[in-house]
Amino acid sequence: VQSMVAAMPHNQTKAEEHGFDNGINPPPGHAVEPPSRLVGGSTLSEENSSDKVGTAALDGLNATTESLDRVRVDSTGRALTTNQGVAIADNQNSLKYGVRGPALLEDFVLREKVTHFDHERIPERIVHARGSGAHGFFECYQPLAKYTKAAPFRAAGKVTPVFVRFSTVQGERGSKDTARDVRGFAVKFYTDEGNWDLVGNNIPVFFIQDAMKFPDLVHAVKPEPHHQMPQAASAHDTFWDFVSLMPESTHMLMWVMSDRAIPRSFATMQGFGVHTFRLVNEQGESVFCKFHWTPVAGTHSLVWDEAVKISGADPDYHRRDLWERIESGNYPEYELGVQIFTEEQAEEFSFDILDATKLVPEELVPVMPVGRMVLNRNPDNFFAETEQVAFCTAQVIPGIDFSNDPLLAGRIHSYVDTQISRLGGPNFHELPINAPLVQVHNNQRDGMHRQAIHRGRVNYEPNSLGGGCPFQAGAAQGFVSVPARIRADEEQGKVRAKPEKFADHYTQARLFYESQTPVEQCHIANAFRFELSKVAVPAIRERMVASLRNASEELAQKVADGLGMNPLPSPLPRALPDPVTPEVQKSPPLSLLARPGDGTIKGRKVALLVAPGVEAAAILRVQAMLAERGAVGRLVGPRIGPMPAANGDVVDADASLENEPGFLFDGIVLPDGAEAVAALAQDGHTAESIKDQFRHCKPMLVLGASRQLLTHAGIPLAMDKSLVQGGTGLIVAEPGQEDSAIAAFIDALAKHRHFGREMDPPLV
Ligand code: HDE
Repeated sequence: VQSMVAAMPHNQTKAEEHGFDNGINPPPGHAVEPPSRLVGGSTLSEENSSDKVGTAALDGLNATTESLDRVRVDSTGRALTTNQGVAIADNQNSLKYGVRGPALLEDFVLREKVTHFDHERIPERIVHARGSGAHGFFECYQPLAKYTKAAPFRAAGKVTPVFVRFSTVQGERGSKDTARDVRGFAVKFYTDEGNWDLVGNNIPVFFIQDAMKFPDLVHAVKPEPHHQMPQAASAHDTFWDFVSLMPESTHMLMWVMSDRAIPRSFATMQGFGVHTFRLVNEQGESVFCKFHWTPVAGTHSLVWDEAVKISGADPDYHRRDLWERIESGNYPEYELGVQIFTEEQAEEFSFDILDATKLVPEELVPVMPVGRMVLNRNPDNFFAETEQVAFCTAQVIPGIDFSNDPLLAGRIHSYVDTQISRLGGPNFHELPINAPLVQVHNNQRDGMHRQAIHRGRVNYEPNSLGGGCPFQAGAAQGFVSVPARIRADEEQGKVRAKPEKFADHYTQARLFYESQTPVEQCHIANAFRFELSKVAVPAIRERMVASLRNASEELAQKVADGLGMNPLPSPLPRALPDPVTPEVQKSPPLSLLARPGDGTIKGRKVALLVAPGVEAAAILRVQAMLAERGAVGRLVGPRIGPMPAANGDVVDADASLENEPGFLFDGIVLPDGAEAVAALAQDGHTAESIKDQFRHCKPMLVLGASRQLLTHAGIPLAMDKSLVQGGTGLIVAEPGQEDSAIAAFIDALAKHRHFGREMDPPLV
């Protein structure tokens, strides 16, 4: 062997070329252990010892694991091969005629590798292109047999595996996470009666009432066709042109201009099925139903200035947050609730339940909790799972059925249709992430990328050659549509028209605005101001304000003031001249602040500032106390790496103010230690971080000498004093009172935001 190697041309082996034994590169077959900075530790994913530090699947709770095992690849200890399984001797050099000679066409190894690479991308989703996924499970609280025979709701404690994908709508696949946008909240239930997809959003209403308008809406909101701007933003002329001409959008606009559109985390936003669905029981009786997901961690959002900054420093902010929560064992959890009502009740409502721009106020029909969903496992491979997952509203199971919502009808068609081009053919249901856990038997055959190998000669029904199999399941087991009676007037016949109550475009827009706290109302007005100020054509701004006057004079006035619009334009003519008398004037659960969550600080991130000469004890104590409560405290210095503490110990900063600016954190702790404080004061990043924390109303803990950093950052001490007393989350530790200050800080962190500090425009 020695002599053969010597006789060969140059750099025959990777070891020679890259020097495996130089102590930097590992020898073949030996992986580098990835460092884990996450509290709570992490384990390797099943048998797959690749460099994913994934959470292990839990027996019984991650039933998709087994089915996906079939296709998981673990290359540990294996040699490279071609796609045909032929071992590859040299992965560095193409085949040439002599070392300086021409490359040879016969090089099947090179051609296979490059050809596959050439086709690595698939079209991105036409909307919701940017998304992040996770595995988990749904657990039923109580049998729901009275209302539905759907498999996930059969028994208390029954577990159904799920895969969830969260997304933004407007931006492309690589766009920022913190855009002002609706978030998709799509859940695939792998039930034992087939797959059920609940493809919802984090907002319970929608922009339009009829699928006919969806392509127009999406064209209007997407980057403008002539110059392909703006990316991941709705603040542009074509969007506001369209929605200002579509008064039915007004209710949805209120939601999208609220802080709902800039969530802090996927784990802190609600999800909604949006449309009215039906639940059907064993007797075939059906009721109407609206689905609600409510996060256990509470509903929390960013503020706009923060969202804008985060999008530059960490465009993957939500994706990273979801990944880290799961890796560190702080599993995102949501309660599923249903609003159930009968057809007779629905007829009495002041709005039409087939209109997706309307919600059913909780005061009218309470939300009944039916189970919980826990997301406890990151995907092994983004493309195979999160990108290839195909959600389709048409995928329902016995016990769940549709209403006649015309928007839903369009969706039932659209999702299957879009997957056929996105995933390259009609067999996308066979992709591992899409395949149901139950067996599939039918006479559909062939097509691109068919994986099933159907045996025998029977591919039709009825048949006698195959013993009549696969046979019709019949009404007892199979899916039967609710034989709902259509209450169309006989003389109407086929029409292109809308039911009368669809014409009320403003009552619920007003309800939403009136149900917000003053801080939230202010954010809504500011968001309209921001978005419309980016609109270049004055007539569009005016039309939008004219429309808002029909929902809220107060809001319209605030927006007009923000745009320097004086006098106000006349209100837009209403489609329904007589205002509707709504059942409720105010619905407090529509406020984000109404759901503070479980009061824990799990999954929060805190910056603990350090610099040479820092008083380490208090900082490390805060870090330990945060870790005990499931939060991550990161040591952030002017530079990363070890540095001497005041007591001679060494502290190791794993982030710097440059690579993890302060606004990426939920809270900040300023340290004691004269030398450290002097060093931090020398670094402009410190003052910026403090300003941002202050402006974004997030908790701050100020220890000892770092008091002066506040003054340095332009926060007057007089103001700081009144703020401390006002309980606004700025905690200045008095000497000897560090422990109670830390406790107050953790308490402030649990409250999340301290809006008492907010000023428009910001003073600091
Ligand atoms: Fe979608 N929508 N949509 N949508 N939608 C898509 O399907 C569509 C609507 C929603 O993570 C597409 O696979 C029409 C409402 C989510 O993979 C497409 C209409 C709601 C996702 C499509 C609507 C949604 C999509 C693009 C009006 C909330 C991402 C790629 C009739 C209830 C799912 C794809 C994922 C994705 C069509 C309106 C939610 C083109 C025609 C209302 C969460 O099929």
